Amino acid sequence: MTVKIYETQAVQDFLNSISGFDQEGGSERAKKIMHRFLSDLFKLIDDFDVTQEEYWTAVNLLNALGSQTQFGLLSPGLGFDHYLDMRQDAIDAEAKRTGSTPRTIEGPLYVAGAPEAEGFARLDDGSDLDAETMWLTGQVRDIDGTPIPGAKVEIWHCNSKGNYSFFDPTQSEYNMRRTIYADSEGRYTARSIIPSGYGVPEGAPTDVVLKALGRHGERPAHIHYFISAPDYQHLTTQINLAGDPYTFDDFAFATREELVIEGKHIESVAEAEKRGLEGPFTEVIFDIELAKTESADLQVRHKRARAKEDEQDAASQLASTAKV
Ligand code: MBD
Ligand code: FE
Repeated sequence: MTVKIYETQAVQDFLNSISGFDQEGGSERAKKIMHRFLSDLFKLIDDFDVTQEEYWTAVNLLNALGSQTQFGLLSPGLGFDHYLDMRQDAIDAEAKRTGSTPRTIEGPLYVAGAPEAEGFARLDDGSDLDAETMWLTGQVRDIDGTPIPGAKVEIWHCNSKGNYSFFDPTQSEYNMRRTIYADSEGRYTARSIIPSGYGVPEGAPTDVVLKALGRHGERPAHIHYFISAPDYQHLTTQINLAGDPYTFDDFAFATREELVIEGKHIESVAEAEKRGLEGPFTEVIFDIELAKTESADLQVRHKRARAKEDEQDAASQLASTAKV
């Protein structure tokens, strides 16, 4: 097929009209972005001679992704989350906000409103009997090494089957999700279990896309963090446990050399007892350095639709109203 119509005046006029260029209302930015987006897609259809069948297969796939709320899962798989991180890294470098622990993607499985604790929390509910006990600890510091007492450390991870509480309704509420405020030395400690890797559900629309690209949907064992403190830049990051076959082959592109951590398996009864544990465990140490910023916007996580986030917003709004 040699039909090429993209460059014709008729198509160019059509794109202007679809994008509302001839209309008063709406947003200029929305119009410009939609115009670029549609133009690129129309050109692609022309260049690749996309057929009716291919086009409607894609529409059907988008409907499936949406109805199963999988855009948040496909997004890291197609590298958007990491690309936004690369851009934020470049923005920070330009503003000379450097030297902090590297950021990496949030992923789609955070749930707001986890129970809060001071210094120490147990994250797991004790029901995952297949899993190794994990002792996860570290210090939150300034980039010049000064501890940050009271820093807010939010941690979430999956169980030994790769499932996250809330999204897996068989788990107890907020299992493996806690907020820990660092102690007077900036230290936080969590008792939990070693998580396994995560795999995109077989046959799910996200899996269909990845399979078409010859790719897998596996993530290495990892632990998510939000870390914040007044006057410091909010940090979204994760650690990867070393030795996982997918450590450097993550479908979500979240691995960063500095965030790969070797857990230390400890058999010593004395060491276990010191931590109030009954048997062998794996200690994972993750120290975190935050960069200073005066910008209030940079001190909090960016807005995004998150599970239970609206309830949290409503609750804190209610609390602040109650105070006046
Ligand atoms: C996860 O646990 C995750 O962190 C990401 C980014 C995608 C899918 C599952
Ligand atoms: Fe995850």
